[in-house]
Amino acid sequence: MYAQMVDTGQSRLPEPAELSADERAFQARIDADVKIEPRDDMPEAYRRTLIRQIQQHAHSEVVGMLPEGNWITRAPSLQRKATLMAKVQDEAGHGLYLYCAAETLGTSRDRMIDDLHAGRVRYSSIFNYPTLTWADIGTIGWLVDGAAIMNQIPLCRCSFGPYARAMIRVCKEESFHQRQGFDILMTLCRGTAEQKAMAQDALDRWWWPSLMMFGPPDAESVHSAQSARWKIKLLSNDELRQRYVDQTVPQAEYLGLAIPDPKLAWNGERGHYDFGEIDWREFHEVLKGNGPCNHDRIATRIKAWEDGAWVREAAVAHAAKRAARELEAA
Ligand code: BYC
Repeated sequence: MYAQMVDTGQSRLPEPAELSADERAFQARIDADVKIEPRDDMPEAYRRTLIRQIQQHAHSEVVGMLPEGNWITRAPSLQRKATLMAKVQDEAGHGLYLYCAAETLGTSRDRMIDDLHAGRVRYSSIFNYPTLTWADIGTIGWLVDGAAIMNQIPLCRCSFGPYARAMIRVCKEESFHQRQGFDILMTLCRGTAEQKAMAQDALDRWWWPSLMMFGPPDAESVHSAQSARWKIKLLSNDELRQRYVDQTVPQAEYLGLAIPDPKLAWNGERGHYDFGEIDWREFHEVLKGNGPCNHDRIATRIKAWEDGAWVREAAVAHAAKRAARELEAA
């Protein structure tokens, strides 16, 4: 049997000698890059870590539809409306793949949704900020989807098969989202002075929250060490954040926008951009539920769930009827 390994608040990793024979055998499979599949034997803490992360990811996709869905009726042209609608539908699809991947680990969709509505589980901090102007929709595509891709490309190689496979399609779709966001900003930045100012204002508000998406600094990340050992995480929070900054600064320059960080500077010695201190107090406040939109987001999700009850009931009734007909025919 696998020993119970606590997966939260643990920064010290067990030494190999402290692991049971089963845990050592499991780790050897991970080290050999064997994909772990749902029916495989796995330590309970590995299963719980994945359920936590995958459902947090799924909830982020679904809650992430809200700030953008809010703009579908106000998009400035039919083409922008259709593209935004397709993007928001894609996010729903990502949520579904991820809920399915989490279900293979023994949890249920109802339970995950219940936990989200009761505030027992998280979704990404980024979706607790408001979308005030059309430029915010471009900026979400550019920055938020850009950050999501940076984080998710390595997840395509993570140790859990269903999660890794789901990420391949998600990443392809996210890169379309990132381009549509950048295209909105290019149009605004080539437009009137007022449109360009709108784009700059959106960047000013979304820049720092987008850096927070990668999670706390490595030194404060409670799950990183164990998740790295299990190859759930292939790059650390700080490594991904640095890659994101390095990739995004030239894009801002191309748009002619200024990143709102006076300490941002190219460091030739490191071969990376240096950047200013993130306001981690703000991050923790958002995680505690005190961001600008936390209450709104959950209230909207609960209402959507309740309003959609009849659809779920009809689908279940239809499936039962069909099953009964098939049984009769057999
Ligand atoms: N927001 O030990 P750490 C998208 C929590 S979807 C909220 O580093 P871990 C998109 C963390 O859960 C984007 N909470 O944790 C969708 C932990 O708390 P608990 C979502 C955060 O798991 C629609 C604590 O802080 N992407 O992009 O090793 C439209 C300590 O952190 C955040 C994913 O979910 C945060 N930003 O690393 C457009 C990707 N950061 O659980 C775009 C998959 C940290 O102990 N997830 N926390 O209470 C991951 O890669 C990792 O879970 C994280 C955190 C890097 C996010």
